[in-house]
Formats: sequence, structure tokens, C-alpha cells
Amino acid sequence: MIEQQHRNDFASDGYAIVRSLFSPNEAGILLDHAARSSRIRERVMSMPDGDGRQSKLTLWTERVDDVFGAVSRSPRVVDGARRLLGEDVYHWHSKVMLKEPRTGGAWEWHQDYGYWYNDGCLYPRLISCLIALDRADRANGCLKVLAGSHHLGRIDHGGVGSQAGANRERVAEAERQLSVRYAELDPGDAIFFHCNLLHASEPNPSDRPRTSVICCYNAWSNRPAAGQGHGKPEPIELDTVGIERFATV
Ligand SMILES: O=C(O)CCC(=O)C(=O)O
Repeated sequence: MIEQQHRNDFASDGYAIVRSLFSPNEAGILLDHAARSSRIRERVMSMPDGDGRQSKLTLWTERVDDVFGAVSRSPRVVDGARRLLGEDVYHWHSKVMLKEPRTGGAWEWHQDYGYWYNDGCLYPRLISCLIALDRADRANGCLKVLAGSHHLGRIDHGGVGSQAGANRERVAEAERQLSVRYAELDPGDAIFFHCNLLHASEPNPSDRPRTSVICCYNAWSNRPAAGQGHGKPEPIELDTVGIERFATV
């Protein structure tokens, strides 16, 4: 799944898009569970953006044995993270992002390491894999990135709405020097991105939802001191069965 071109893209731009990491059928199963799972629905958090629109997500750090656990332990995702980071990883957290039609809010420009730094990770050796469950494009507020911004190092972050945003002057200068790229994805496509990559997304004024699952991993060598961090550092037990077993009949 991960080819040399993906590794080159990740090294130079801080992200790599992997088309069809999951099939449209698998994306459909995940979408169905995102809509029906009580675990997802009952734990939704709303994080208002700078304009008060609601950006919703359900996040977990623990091992779960539902279809989303199968994704975060899928060899396609875990081996992708290992190959791009160049070392072994453990599960940091996963989340389902629910950007609802017309009301779904923005995510401010930020680096994930901007705040994961405060969770005790000494190095920026974390990676995320976002998998689109329905079509993501500019009209429904897809992820956008500043290509190459992972080379900037960690930027200071402060509050924007209820979110942590990167220092605005730094972002403005980075926007002048680097190119903004929109991660337009079909269901099942994925984008892996480095924890120092500046990324954001715009609100969703369209009449289509934008739903995705994001699995995040920390390098095994970067485990924070005991008592800090998100997921418990433990080897990942790969799920080799796949997610089609979760299809409803
Ligand atoms: O899904 C999005 O629009 C933004 C996600 C994001 O910024 C994050 O998970 O760090």
C-alpha cells in the first residue's frame, strides 16, 4: 500500500495521500457504524470554532473491539504509519469527525504536536491517518494542509474558540511562503500526515456531511513519562480479519 512515492511525499511535504486504502464498501460499513454506534453517538463532543460553529468529534484512547478498533489495528493503517515514520508505533488515540451539513464548523490552522507536546512527547514523532468515509472536497470543508510546514518546527499555540490554533502571524507568513493543498478524497481514500504539519479545514455550508475517522500513533521510542500521554503504550495486536465482518446483514 505504501510506495516509495508516498515516502517521498511524506518526507518533502509532510503528508501522503493513499488512494483506496479502504474500499468504498468498507467505507460504507464505517459510515453506517458512525451513524448507528451508541459508543460514537453518546460520546460526541462539540468544539466551537472561532465563529461559534460546531465542530463535532468522538475521541477515544483505549482499545475498542468494534469496527473502529479494527481500523486502528488494521495492517494497512498501522504498517503505513510505521513505514512513513520509519519506526514502530503504538496507538495514541482515534476519533470520528462529524462535520454536519450546513452547520459543521471549521478547524483552525494547527499542528497536532502544538498540543501533544504538552502530553509529554519529547519528539515530534507522531503521525495521523485520516480516512474519508464520504466524499470530502472543498465544498464540504475537506482537510487542507500547508505543504512542507512540518519542517518549520513546533509553533506556539493559543486558544481560538474552544480549539487550539497556531500563532496567527506565523501561519500568515507560512501561507505566504508555502502552498495550501486541499485533500479532496473519495470514500476509502486516506491521508497520512506528520504531527508538525499545519492543517485546518473550513466550515461545511453544503448539504452533504463530511465524516472521517482519524487514527493517531506515537513512535514507540517517543513514549512519554509514566502517567502522561494519550493511549497506553502497548504493542498493537494487528487485526488481520478486516472490517467486512462488521457489515450488517
Ligand atoms: O477533520 C478535520 O477537518 C480536521 C481534523 C484535525 O485537524 C485534527 O484531527 O487534528
